[in-house]
Amino acid sequence: MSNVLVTGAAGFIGSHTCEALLARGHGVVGVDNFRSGKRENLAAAQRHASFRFVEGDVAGPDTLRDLVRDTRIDAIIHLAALVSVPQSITEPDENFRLNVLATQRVVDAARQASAALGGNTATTKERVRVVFASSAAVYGDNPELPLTERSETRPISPYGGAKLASEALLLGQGAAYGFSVRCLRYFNVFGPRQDPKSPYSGVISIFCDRLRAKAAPAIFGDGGQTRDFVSVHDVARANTLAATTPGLGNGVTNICTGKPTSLNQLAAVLGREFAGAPAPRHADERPGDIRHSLGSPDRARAELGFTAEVSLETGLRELVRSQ
Ligand code: UD2
Repeated sequence: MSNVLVTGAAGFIGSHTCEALLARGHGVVGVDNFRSGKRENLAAAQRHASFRFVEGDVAGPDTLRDLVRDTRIDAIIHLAALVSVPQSITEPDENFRLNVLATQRVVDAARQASAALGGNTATTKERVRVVFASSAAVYGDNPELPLTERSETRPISPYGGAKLASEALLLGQGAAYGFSVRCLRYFNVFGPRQDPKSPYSGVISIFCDRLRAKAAPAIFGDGGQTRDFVSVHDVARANTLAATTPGLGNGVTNICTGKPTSLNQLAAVLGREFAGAPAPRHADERPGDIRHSLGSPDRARAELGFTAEVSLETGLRELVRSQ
């Protein structure tokens, strides 16, 4: 069993990841400063004896250093981030601090943890593992369908650029200092605890919020645009596999379903879940919207043994009933 450090533990993906690790018998040390994470997201994890929580800023100079000094760490799952693409545009320095500088702190912590495990070279047998929350945003406006890990990266936001830069920082330094690195490029993640309150939140959390209030959701454009929606439960399982599968080499991996869903299809499924809710209305297309985004799940299956298992219908039903 591993002892896993999870940054961004109180966040949407982080809290589910802690629970997935704990359910499989691993020890978890969670870190979060509640900038966007929420205390209540930790409730389930905190019921486990093998969960410990440290409040702190991952980008700060001491938080991870102090933690790794006092605790044996086998793997780090780095999920703490500035998650809003529009905010990365209005606050580029904060984007750099939280989405790039924090990654370097994780590198330092991985080196320190490797030294504590008795080796810090490329020949160390049991390597410290780093799993990084990357994003399909690294592909930007690349129209290739499906996007594979070999597709050209063309970020079109500070957020996408920072995620790509962090991948490179981790892979280069992991190879030099002897810790293993898996960068997981999540596609459109949905599920319980996703914050619906910003106009830039994921479409599923926005639609559920509207329908619950018996208000019509707005479909931007004709609704023919498609996304690859993946359940947070599958993402949490992928994180766990990447952190604990023996012998996994360094690299990047899409975390997606490989199945496209149009906005019209999404609205139809949700309409069935909210009986009596109003039909969606169509609004102007969102400027800069990407028409289709779809990932290839092949590498995740081959290298991680990961296939998404939660169908959109099942995931949406659970989401609607959890609220
Ligand atoms: C991501 C970012 C977005 C922007 C975009 C750039 C998130 C949550 N979103 O959007 O901020 O940078 O990448 O490509 O990180 N939609 C509606 N009605 C709504 C909300 C959304 O029709 O009320 C549509 C939207 O136009 C899009 C689809 O739903 O076609 C998915 O939108 P999203 O923001 O959930 O995800 P994405 O990948 O387009």
